[in-house]
Amino acid sequence: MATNRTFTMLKPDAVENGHIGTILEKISASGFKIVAMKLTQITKADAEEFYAVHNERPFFGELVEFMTRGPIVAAILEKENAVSDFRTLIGATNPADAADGTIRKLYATSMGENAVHGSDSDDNAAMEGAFHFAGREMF
Ligand code: FUP
Repeated sequence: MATNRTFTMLKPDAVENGHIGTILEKISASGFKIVAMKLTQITKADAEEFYAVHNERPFFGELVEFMTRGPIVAAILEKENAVSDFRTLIGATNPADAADGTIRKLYATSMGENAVHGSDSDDNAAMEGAFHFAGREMF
């Protein structure tokens, strides 16, 4: 089903490597409008809650460690078919499998440190946006 909003995070590796500007430029050039955005750092408890679906997986500890090690950019993006189109723009979870020109192909360094998050469903987009933003921060 088409949607018009998705949620993204530019992860700590992307921020550390100085890629905020270039990634936001690519997102804008791809037709997404930023309707909420902040530079923030999530706590261990936040990361454990956000990635609760993975809490039995062997990489969970490293994922939480990584996501909390420095600031991220959290944003809500608007575009027709936002969830699906943004997943296409970021590419496969593992940058080795990501298509040429995708954000992960360009900026991710590994499966674990893959530069950017994109919601995988309309329901998760709404939940993840609400997790990070108060009503008055969403436009
Ligand atoms: P994605 O939807 O592409 O962000 O990927 P997942 O929700 O499956 O995974 C969330 C994050 O867990 C990934 F961004 C990186 C990490 N991960 C690993 O480190 N190893 C794995 O095998 C799978 C995911």
